[in-house]
Amino acid sequence: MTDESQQDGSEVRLAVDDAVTPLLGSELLNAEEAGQLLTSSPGRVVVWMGERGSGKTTLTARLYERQRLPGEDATFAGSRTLLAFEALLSQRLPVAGVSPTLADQSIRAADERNIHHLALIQGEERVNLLLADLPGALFRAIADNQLALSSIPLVRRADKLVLIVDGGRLRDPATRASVLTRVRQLLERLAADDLPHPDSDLALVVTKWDLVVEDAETLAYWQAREHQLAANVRELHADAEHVRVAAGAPASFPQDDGVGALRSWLLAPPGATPDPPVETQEWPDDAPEQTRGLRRRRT
Ligand SMILES: Nc1nc2c(ncn2[C@@H]2O[C@H](COP(=O)(O)OP(=O)(O)OP(=O)(O)O)[C@@H](O)[C@H]2O)c(=O)[nH]1
Ligand SMILES: [Mg+2]
Repeated sequence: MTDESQQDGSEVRLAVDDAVTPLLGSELLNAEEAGQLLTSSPGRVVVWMGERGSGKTTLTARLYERQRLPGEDATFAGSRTLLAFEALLSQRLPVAGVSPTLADQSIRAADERNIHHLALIQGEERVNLLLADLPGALFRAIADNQLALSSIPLVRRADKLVLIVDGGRLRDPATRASVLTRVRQLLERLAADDLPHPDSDLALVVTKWDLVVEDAETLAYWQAREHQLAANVRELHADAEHVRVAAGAPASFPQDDGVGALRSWLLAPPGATPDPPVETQEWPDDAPEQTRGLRRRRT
């Protein structure tokens, strides 16, 4: 990618020798390498949009980790960032992404190595997932209008944009309102930049769902607001998905962690509906909602 194309916010494009790709996959990919991969087989560029600590890296790690489990409906078909994934799992530390040098307002996301690659086979199809691990500070700055979305080419190039609600922060009465405000601000920024593109997908993902369901007061707070927020998301993108995920929950978490539903949505071609749609479902007045991965579609 040229400097010129970064400055005008044009899409991530690709023209890179295979030789550039690390053989052992110890490094993350940069945007050019990711793009080059997509020229040879189908794939999706995935961007988690969430604040610092909202669980983005955990989603990436868990998507990789899940393919080792028996009984999954998607099987592992390779990774150009295999050792980077393994390092992520062994350290359980966030992999360094873009340094949020907001001062110069010139984040060269396309030149940074911040993309995990995971190829999966679901049904007959092999799909490359390119998972951008961008730091949460970027999205705080975007929400605050300190930084333009157009300065992050990966966001403009994304096939799957994921708006994250940090379920953990919903537990704190002092921060929970600001979590929802941030998501609405990001929605406004997306709308201002005509994103997502008509051929891209958008999802609202509540992370750390285990922390929400285990606290009745937090669950009640979220239940009272979830429907409206999901409606706001669908105003931007009528087919927006809505998933609750507990990717980093302790092994003792008794419920489905929602990662399978998220993965199905990520693997589906943009614009496609992976499963038959389900009618919008209202929260019951009493018992906690147990079902994850509900498809909430505009009727
Ligand atoms: N209980 C619980 N904790 C989680 C879950 N997902 C993530 N966490 C924890 O939340 C913290 C932050 O997770 P990360 O995945 O590093 O968050 P991030 O969005 O990548 O953070 P930045 O890279 O700093 O923006 C870590 O301590 C995780 O273990 C979850 O589903 N349940
Ligand atoms: Mg991270």
